[in-house]
Amino acid sequence: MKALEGVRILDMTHVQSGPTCTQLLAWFGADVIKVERPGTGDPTRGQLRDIPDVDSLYFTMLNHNKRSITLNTKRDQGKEIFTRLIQCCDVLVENFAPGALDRMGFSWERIQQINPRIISASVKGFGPGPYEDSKVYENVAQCAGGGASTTGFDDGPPTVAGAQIGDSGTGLHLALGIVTALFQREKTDRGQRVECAMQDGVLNLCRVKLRDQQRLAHGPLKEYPQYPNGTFHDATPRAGNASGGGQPGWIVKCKGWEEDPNAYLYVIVQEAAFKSLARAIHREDWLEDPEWNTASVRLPKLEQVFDEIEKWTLTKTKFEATQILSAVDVPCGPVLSMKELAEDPALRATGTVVEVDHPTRGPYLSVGNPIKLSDSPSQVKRSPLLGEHTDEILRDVLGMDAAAVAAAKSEGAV
Ligand code: CAO
Repeated sequence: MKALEGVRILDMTHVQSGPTCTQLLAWFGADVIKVERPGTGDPTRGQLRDIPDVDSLYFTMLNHNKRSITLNTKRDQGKEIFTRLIQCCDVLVENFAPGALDRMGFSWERIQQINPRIISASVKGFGPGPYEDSKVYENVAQCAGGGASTTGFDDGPPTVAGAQIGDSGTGLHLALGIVTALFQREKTDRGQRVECAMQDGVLNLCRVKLRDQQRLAHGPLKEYPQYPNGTFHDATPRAGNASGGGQPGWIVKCKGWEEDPNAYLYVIVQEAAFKSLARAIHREDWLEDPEWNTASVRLPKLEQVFDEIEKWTLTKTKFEATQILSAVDVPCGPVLSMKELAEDPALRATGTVVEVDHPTRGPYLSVGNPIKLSDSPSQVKRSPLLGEHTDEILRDVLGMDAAAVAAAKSEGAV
C-alpha cells in the first residue's frame, strides 16, 4: 500500500511550481489527474525541446506518475465535466495567474459549494499586497524573496541560484500544506484552502538571512567575508561562499582546477575538528601557536586559513581531499557537476537518480523522490502523453458512457 492511496488529486498545474507538488503526491500514491487544455496541454511539453515533436524533459521530469485528461474548462460541457471532477476529488491544485480560476467560473466559494470536503491548493507569486496580481516565474521570486540580494559576491550584482527555490521550493511547501489539510480533514470532515506565495516560500528558505539582518544592528557579521576589512551597509550583504552558520566555511581549489571548472571542495573549519584539519594539511604548528590555535584569533584571518588549506587541496583531487578530511571528521564535500551526479552509482542505487523509459523519447534520466518512506517506497513511472487517459477518466471516474464522451469531444470540451 502507498501512503496516499485513495487520495484523488485534480491537478490544474503547469510549468514547475505546481507540477513539483503534484508529482510528489503522486509518488506517495495519490491518483493525480492532470487537466490540460486540448491541443497544447501544459506549455512546458513544448518548451526547451531537445527532440522535435517529443514531450520535453522539462515536462517529463516534473509530471511522473500522473494521468492526463484534456479538458477545455471554458466550454459548457468542459465546465460540467470539471464540476463533476471537483465532486469526486479530494484535492484541487492550481498555479494559474491570479484570478484565472475565478474567471473560469470556479471561485473558492463555488468550489466549496460543489464539494465542501475538497482541499483547494494554490501557488501564486505573491500573497495579498501591492504585487498580488503579478505573474511570476522562478527568478522573479528569488529576487523578491531575498534570495538574490543575499547571493553572490560583495563586489558583484545580486545573483540567482541554480536550485529552483522559487518554483520547486514553493511546490514542496504546498505539498506539506495539502497533506496537513488532509490530516485535519480526518477530524473535521471539511476541506480548506491552502495558499503558498513564491515570495513567502523563498523568504522562508532565506530565514537565516533575516536573522543576519537583525544581528547587523548589534555589530558586524563576523563570519561574513566583509569582516574585518570590508564595509557593512544597512542590509544583509552577499556572503560569497561563506557558510552562513556558526562555523566558517569556504570553497577551495583542488588539483586540476585549471581545466575542470568544478575541481573544488567545500570545507568547514569546525572548532571541534580543527586539530585534525591542521594535521591533515600539515600545519601542526598552528596547534601550539597562540596566533592560530583558537577560533577567536583565527576569525579575522579566515582568508589566510583558507589559503593555507588550499595550498594542500591543490595537491589532491576533490575526491582524495574529501576522503582524507572526512576520515578525520572535518566537514567537507566535493563540488559535483551535473554530469558527476548523473553518473553517481550511490544516487542510482537509492533511486534518487533514475532512468525512465518513454514511448516517444526513449530512456532518459530523472531525479526520483528524494523523500524516502520505508512503508511507501516510490516507483517512478513515465509522464503521460497529452490526453492519454481522457477516455479512461471520463468512463471510470465519472461513469460517462460512449455517447456522452463522443458529445464532449464534438463540442471540443475534451
Ligand atoms: N481550459 C481552458 N482554459 C485554460 C485551461 C484549460 N484547461 N488551462 C488554462 N487555461 C487558461 C487560463 O484560464 C488563463 O485564461 P485567462 O487569462 O482568460 O484567465 C490562460 O489559460 C492562461 O493561464 P495563465 O495566465 O496562468 O498562464 P500564463 O502562461 O499567461 O502565465 C504564469 C504563466 C506561470 C506566469 C502564471 O500562471 C502565474 O503567475 N502563476 C502563478 C505563479 C506560478 O506558479 N509561477 C511559477 C510558474 S513555474 O516557473
